[in-house]
Amino acid sequence: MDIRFWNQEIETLAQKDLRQLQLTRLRELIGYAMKTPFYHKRLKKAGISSPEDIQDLEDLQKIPFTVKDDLRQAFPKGLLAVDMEQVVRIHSSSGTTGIPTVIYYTAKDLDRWTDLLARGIVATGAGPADVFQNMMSYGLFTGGLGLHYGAERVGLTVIPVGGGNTQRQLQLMRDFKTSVLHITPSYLLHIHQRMPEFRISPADLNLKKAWMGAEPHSENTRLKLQELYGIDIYNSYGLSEMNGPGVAFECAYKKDLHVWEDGYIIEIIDPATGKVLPEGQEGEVVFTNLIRHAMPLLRYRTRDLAFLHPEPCPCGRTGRRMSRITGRTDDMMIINGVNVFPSQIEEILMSIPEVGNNYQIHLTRKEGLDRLAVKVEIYSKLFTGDLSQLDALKAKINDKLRASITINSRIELHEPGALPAFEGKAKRVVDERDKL
Ligand code: DLL
Repeated sequence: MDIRFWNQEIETLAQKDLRQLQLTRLRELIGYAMKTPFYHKRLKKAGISSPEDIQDLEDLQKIPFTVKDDLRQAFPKGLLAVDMEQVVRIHSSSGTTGIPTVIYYTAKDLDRWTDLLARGIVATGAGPADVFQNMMSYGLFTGGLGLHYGAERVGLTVIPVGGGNTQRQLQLMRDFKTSVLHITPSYLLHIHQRMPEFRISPADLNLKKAWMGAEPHSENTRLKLQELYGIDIYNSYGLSEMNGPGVAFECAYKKDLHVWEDGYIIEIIDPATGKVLPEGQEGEVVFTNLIRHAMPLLRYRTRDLAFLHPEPCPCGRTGRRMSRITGRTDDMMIINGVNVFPSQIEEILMSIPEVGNNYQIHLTRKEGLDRLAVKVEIYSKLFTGDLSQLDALKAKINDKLRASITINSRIELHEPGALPAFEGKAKRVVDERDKL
């Protein structure tokens, strides 16, 4: 096994020293948090008015949770802890629920984040000899720029192509002998399906590994993709609120993801009671970001479900490992990498006068890509036999939805009463993506 480190000292720090470092950083973070209007009020209310009120890591429990909605309420600057002059970049979540959420970074914040990505890259055995094709989108999404800077720091040759345009991606892989990819599982599946069209097979390429993330996927999906391409695939996890990718990364052993615990405090809580669960038990993942000062986030509830492995990893890293994401506590769907809530779709549908009051969201996967179909009941007076009128209505619904959720859907129109009706809790989302 090829075990390499980017920063061996910190990656193998004894648990005791790691906890001490977390405490020091947490106290520093509280100082920054107190400068934001949002936490100033919230922490005061919880009886915390200075870093001295945090004596040990147990005191973290005194701090209330932060949720996504807090970020929206605090938009645009309620969580900003530094002057705008110190902010060098913003990112935004791919979620498109009404009020956006924004993340601010100082130059130092970016530097610390980049270092965590460098660790993940090296942990998977990649290095300066690799040619890295970054197929995550660049822009407000953190996936593109995050890994880009991490890879440059380690010294890989970066091809900053971003997502989409399969033919060009394959061309680049062939021309530059790309050895490492950063990609979502759905896109990696899709590319394989399209290879015959361009008369390319994985054997014609120089691919060795891929970092895969931004979307949930099963171990079976990983195994299948590894076999199809003949490469090693490593899971990479992160979220914009915690800077982006690089919160947790798999090492050469591929036995779930090391959390960089000097950068993040991870807690697993019971989503119903908010109580911290014993190690090994599955629950909602909560993170405190110890390395971003421009916009501190304390005890942020991710709504992702996972558990922590109590036993150490043979690679020697002391950062505990979290399982792959096993589900979500909310109904957020991730459709080709875009975070979409059913409520967004409902809001749009219900703003269209021709739409009745029943609808269904149908998710399938074809050629490796997620497909969204929205079935809606419309008023029977519209079924006059005039098909062009119905086509115009479909186009209108799709346009309105696309403006909100940024993706295309196939619209099906139904007569009133045609879709399943619910007496209790409605089940509006039918997700058949796992039926490959
Ligand atoms: O998806 C950051 C990222 C980019 C991670 C590239 C990895 C690679 P958001 O758009 O804020 O950020 O979405 C975060 O995506 O809460 C999870 O629900 C899901 N997610 C991210 N990585 C994984 C993964 C980026 N490896 C949300 N497995 C998170 C399962 C993932 N789900």
